[in-house]
Amino acid sequence: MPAEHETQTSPIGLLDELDEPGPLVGILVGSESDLEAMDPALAELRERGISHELKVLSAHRNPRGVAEYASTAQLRGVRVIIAGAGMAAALPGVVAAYSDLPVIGVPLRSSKTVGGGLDALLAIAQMPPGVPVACVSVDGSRNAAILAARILAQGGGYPQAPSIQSEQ
Ligand code: AIR
Repeated sequence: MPAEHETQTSPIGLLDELDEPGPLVGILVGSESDLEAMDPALAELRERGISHELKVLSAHRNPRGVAEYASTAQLRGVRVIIAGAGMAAALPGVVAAYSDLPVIGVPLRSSKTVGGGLDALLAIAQMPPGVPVACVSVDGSRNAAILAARILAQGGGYPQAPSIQSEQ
């Protein structure tokens, strides 16, 4: 059984966990109502034995929590972040603004969607130059997990990417 760290709590105190080996993949969703749509990603990571954690953090309702999570994830050992949200889905972009980790955005078709997920698709895909988010299809959480696994499978060999600021 892979180590799983599925919680839906606030990330307050994440820095206290620095001593513990963190999960490799961080999965965020903007609402509890998004959880079911991320099940295929969780199943895929479980099947591949990739450690992961799951947190509910809204970019609009809890922006400080998102900032704290994103800015401490790499220190805790997270190597890829998957972020799913619906409607005005700012979550993946805000995470990418606070972290140099690769971020995979999953546009979700929420119950209040406009255009069957087109609202979230555009919000996630249309990132400004310098702040990249990889975007999978609407409700494409399984592909997000497969892409995360492929990113993790890449070894080193390239120099550390420059920081966010120097890519603007
Ligand atoms: N959302 C939550 N905070 C910011 C955004 N964009 C999204 C959630 C969910 C939708 O709003 O990701 O898909 C509706 O959330 P709720 O909590 O009202 O069901």
